[in-house]
Amino acid sequence: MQTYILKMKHKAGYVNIIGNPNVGKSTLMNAFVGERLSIITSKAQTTRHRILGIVNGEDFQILFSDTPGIIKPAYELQESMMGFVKSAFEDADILIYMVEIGEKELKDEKFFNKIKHSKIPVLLLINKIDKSSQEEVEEKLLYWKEKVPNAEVTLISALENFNVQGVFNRIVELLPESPPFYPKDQLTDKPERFFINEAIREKILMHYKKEIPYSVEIETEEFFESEKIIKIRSVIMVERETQKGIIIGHKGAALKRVGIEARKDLEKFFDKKIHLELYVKVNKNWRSDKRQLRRFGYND
Ligand SMILES: Nc1nc2c(ncn2[C@@H]2O[C@H](COP(=O)(O)OP(=O)(O)OP(=O)(O)O)[C@@H](O)[C@H]2O)c(=O)[nH]1
Ligand SMILES: [Mg+2]
Repeated sequence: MQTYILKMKHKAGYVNIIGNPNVGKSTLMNAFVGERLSIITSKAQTTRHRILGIVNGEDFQILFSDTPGIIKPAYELQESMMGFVKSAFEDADILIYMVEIGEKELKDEKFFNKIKHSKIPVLLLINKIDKSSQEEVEEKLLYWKEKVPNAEVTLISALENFNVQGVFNRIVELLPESPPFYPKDQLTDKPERFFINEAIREKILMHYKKEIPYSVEIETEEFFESEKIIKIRSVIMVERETQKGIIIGHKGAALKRVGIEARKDLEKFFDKKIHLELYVKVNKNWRSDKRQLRRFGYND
């Protein structure tokens, strides 16, 4: 008797999430991956890099990319951030264009036209529907279907996990046939130090006002892991002396709070005890210095 082995073909591809700042791109990627890979805050321009989140199944591998929100760049750092968005357009197998209830199309016409004339599948997700009425939601659905006729439009709430699984299933259907791009146990392409820097930056975005979070970059100088503990020393770079004082705060209280909160998050992330030492340094105009930006990983 002959036996037949039914072998399913393997699927894999890049699913890149793009959209305006603050619409919930990072919240969605974390929901798909089931890990807190990207930091999330209520401020625009929280994400500065392209961050890969890998989801593996037996016969598929999805490479999600979270990207910075689309803005008109005003300085070199923002130019680099938009470079990450551009690269996400170039290698996507499926595009996720995320909008939030109440917003209009992208101000950047070039990017918007790329979405409208895309040759690959576009999933247009209207996020944050938990915040709006049935009537408004229906109106927006029609608006976006007309605006981007080539897209499949879906209503979601990334925060409340509404329709996230449905979108995920659709992505698996649309994935092209391909062998995996990364080992099946890999979760991201970023090193440990990246997540440390981001955890610290998240607390700075949360606790400081105006220009301060946008003038900050973190560099982790020391990462030493032993069986029981991870010892970390990171520097918080600011652009001006006055900003250094603000970051440290009265008797060091503000900086201490950042340290405590970041350490707690990192202990969860690494599932280990953490010793975190922070200090602040002035690095004049780092945001406009191409060489330094390259050193900090903004080199796409
Ligand atoms: N009500 C509601 N809030 C949401 C939802 N998704 C995200 N948010 C909130 O929106 C804010 C921005 O979320 P992020 O995921 O950081 O947005 P982003 O698009 O990655 O932002 P940038 O990285 O700055 O471009 C946060 O305060 C989230 O908690 C949602 O479905 N409903
Ligand atoms: Mg983000």
